[in-house]
Amino acid sequence: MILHQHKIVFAGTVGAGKSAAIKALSNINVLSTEAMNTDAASHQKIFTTVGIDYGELVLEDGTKVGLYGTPGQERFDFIWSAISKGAVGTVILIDHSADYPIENLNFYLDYFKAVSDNIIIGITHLDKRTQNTTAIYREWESANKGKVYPLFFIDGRVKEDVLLLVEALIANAEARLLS
Ligand SMILES: Nc1nc2c(ncn2[C@@H]2O[C@H](COP(=O)(O)OP(=O)(O)OP(=O)(O)O)[C@@H](O)[C@H]2O)c(=O)[nH]1
Ligand SMILES: [Mg+2]
Repeated sequence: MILHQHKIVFAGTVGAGKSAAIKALSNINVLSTEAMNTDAASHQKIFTTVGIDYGELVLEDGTKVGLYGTPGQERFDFIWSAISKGAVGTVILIDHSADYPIENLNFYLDYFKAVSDNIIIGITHLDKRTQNTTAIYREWESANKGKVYPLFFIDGRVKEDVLLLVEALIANAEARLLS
């Protein structure tokens, strides 16, 4: 690895698995800012992030990666841009089982492409029953030719899945550095 300092931001919908992904990856106890969720309209989950999650991942070659989790709730969007400063990339996680995953994807992508030039998308909660099939993402890609980002289907709780996204982001940042 050429870059020795990495900061990676996890963004995306409420309940998509940002905090879970950081917990799955981190080699240290995650510093989390979860509180009781009072916004049942947006998600039925018990806890939601209200500040910043922080974890650290040490890659096989010793490279340290700082993992920064954002709150999904839009009322905390002032944290999104602040946290993105100096980051090498952004993982956007989208809960496929929500009612409007494509609208959510467009919303978070629109916001984060203004503050990050290295973005990767992870679609989560595919194991849940929903009226949408994964074909909606192929259709979305076809409709947005020329301005799509790498998109993976993952489980936010599974270390190997989220590690793939982090490694892809770092590889992309390094490729740019060398080109
Ligand atoms: N079934 C399923 N559960 C998942 C998946 N990814 C994450 N989860 C679970 O979904 C729940 C919500 O995940 P969180 O990590 O709290 O979500 P978050 O993105 O941090 O949400 P906010 O902090 O509220 O914005 C947790 O219980 C996770 O373990 C997945 O792919 N499938
Ligand atoms: Mg969270």
